[in-house]
Amino acid sequence: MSPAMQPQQVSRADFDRQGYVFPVSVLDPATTERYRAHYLDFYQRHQQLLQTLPPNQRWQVNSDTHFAFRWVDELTREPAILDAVQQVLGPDILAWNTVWFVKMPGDKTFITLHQDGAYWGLEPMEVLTTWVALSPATPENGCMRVLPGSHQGSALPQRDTFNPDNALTRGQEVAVPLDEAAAVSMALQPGEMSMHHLWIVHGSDANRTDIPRIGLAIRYVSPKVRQSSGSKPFAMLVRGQDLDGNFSLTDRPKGNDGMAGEGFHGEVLQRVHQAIAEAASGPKHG
Ligand SMILES: O=C(O)CCC(=O)C(=O)O
Repeated sequence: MSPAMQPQQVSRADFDRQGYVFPVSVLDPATTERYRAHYLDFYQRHQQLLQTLPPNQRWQVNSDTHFAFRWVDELTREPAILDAVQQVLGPDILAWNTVWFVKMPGDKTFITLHQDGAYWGLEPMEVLTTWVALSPATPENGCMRVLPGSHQGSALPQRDTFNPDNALTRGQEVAVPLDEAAAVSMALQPGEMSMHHLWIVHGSDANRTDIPRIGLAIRYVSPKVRQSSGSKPFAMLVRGQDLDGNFSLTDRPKGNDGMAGEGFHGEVLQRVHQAIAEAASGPKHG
C-alpha cells in the first residue's frame, strides 16, 4: 500500500458535468514502481500467450486479474484510489471488473470510441472506471481520449466491427458522427489515474512511441447496482459494507503465482463475458 499519499479532492460536480476527472495522484513513486515490476513479471510469464492472441482476444489474460493475483487485488484497494472513488460512489464500494489495457511499443492495439454503459447491463448508474497509470500515458503512446459531456445525452447507436487490433472484444464503436476535435486527451504520469463515467464516449489510438503504455482500468460499483444479464456477477468488497447482496462476493486471492485463465479465474472470465454478451444483444445496444 502507498503510505504517503494524501487524499486528493475530487469534485463530484465536475465528474457529473464533464463525465471524467484527471489527473488524480494515487500512488507514490516507490509503490508505482513495485506494481509496475509485478505487472512486468506477469507480462513476461504470459508473453507467449499474449503474442498468439490478437488484441481483441487478450481479455483472456488481461481481464479480472484482481480475482486471481494478490498484488492486483491490493492495487484495487489502494487507499488514495478508494478515497477518490468514495467521493463519487459513497462509502460502500465493490471492485467488479478490472482490465489491463497495455500497448507495448510496436503493438497495433487501439480502442475505438465507445460507451461502456451500452453493453455492461448495469443499473443504476452508480458505476465508474478508474484508469491507473503504471507508465506515462501520453497522446503519442495512446492515452485515453474522452468527449466531454457525451455521457449526458441518450445512449448513442454502436456497431460491432470485430477488428482484431481493437482491444474491445467485439470492436464496438459509436456509429454516428462525433465531434472528435472536442476530444480531451487524458495524459497521465505513472502513479496518477483518471476517472470516467459509465456512458462517456472514450477510446484511444495506437502507441506510436518506444514507451510502453501500461494501465489498469478498475470498474467500481456501489452495492446497489444490479446486472440485468447473466448469473450474479462476482465482485470484491473493497470498502464499507454490502447490504444489498446483488453480487457474489469472493475471497481475496492469496498468492501471485499461477496463470491467468486457470481455476477460479477461468470461472470468473466465463461469467463476465456471458453477462456482457447477453447485455450487448439487449435493446440498449443500438
Ligand atoms: O485504455 C484505453 O485506452 C481504453 C480503456 C477503456 O475503454 C475503458 O477503460 O473502458
